[in-house]
Amino acid sequence: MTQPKRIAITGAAGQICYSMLFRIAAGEIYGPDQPVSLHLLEITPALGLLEAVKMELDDCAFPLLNDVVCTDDPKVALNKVDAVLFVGAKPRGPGMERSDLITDNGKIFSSLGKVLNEVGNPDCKVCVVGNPANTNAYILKANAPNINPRNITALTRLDHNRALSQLAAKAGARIGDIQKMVIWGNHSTTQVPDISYASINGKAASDMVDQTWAREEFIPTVAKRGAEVIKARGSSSAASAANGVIDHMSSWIQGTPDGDWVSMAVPSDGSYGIDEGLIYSFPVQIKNGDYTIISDLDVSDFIKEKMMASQQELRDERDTVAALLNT
Ligand code: NAX
Repeated sequence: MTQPKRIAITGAAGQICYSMLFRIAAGEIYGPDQPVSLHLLEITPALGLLEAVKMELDDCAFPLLNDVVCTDDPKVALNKVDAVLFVGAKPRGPGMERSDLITDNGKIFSSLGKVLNEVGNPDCKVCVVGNPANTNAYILKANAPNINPRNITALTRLDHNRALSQLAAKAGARIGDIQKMVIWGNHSTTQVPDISYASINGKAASDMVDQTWAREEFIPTVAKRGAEVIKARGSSSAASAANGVIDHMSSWIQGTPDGDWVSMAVPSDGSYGIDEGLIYSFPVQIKNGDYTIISDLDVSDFIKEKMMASQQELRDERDTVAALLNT
């Protein structure tokens, strides 16, 4: 029998996970032939609720679901797993900016980073979802030097998908007709959704939509979509975030199609003048479970200025959490 892949998921009794765990158990990350084991981590007061989630997972009788471990002990959850989805954190409420959460949530990531460093598989693939996601991933990386730093990533795929959806609606196109969307930078309102390289059925997207729309409506609509969802539903995006995580992980494991790419926040290699090591969203192509940053795009002055502003925000966040970066 194929050995199951073990996936640890933090914040497993929360909203995003309620939309995500069932899809993972159905094979949507590792594919239809790969059994999975779920290591679900929660804080102690949420263990009762987590048990209810496990009951529902059991009741689905997923053929690929090997076993489910529910625990409040990070050493148990993170022990030698193949992948970790760090979802658990305090979410943003109405009127809150992501940056309001930075210190509280940063502490969670420094302590979990230390545990991952101690018990983790050095090659495990990590996706940080809990906000501020890029900086939490940065904290995690600083506290887990034994883990391959390239494998510590953060989620901007939800932003990528939001951008695809907005462009498709504007151009009257189907999502599947669009290639080469880009989200640059931080998962925040400084992110830079960029259609400069996008094509729709092989034609340049920038020739098919009005440039004023692309600059003045598209960018802020995508960047502020999270806040719009909070305003409309009273809590942050859950099903679409879960879908973004599944897209992020399945692309990472199964690869990107020829001629296309996806957006992922990964440690910068210095491309485009972004500080090495900052967790910054770039377009990446993925083969054999490994990603490559697309590093040779011709970036306009307009976009470059916004990319630098997003970098500055990440530098400021890094400075705010300096005390959490010492291992
Ligand atoms: P919920 O409050 O529904 O769930 C969070 C869960 O995490 C809770 O069950 C809580 O008990 C648990 N938790 C808290 N501290 C923990 C710890 N130290 N260890 C383990 N579990 C812990 O939030 P949810 O809506 O699921 O959102 C989770 C996170 O995702 C939030 O930080 C949210 O801001 C972030 N998001 C990130 C997005 C992205 O694109 N990167 C988009 C959606 C979302 O805003």
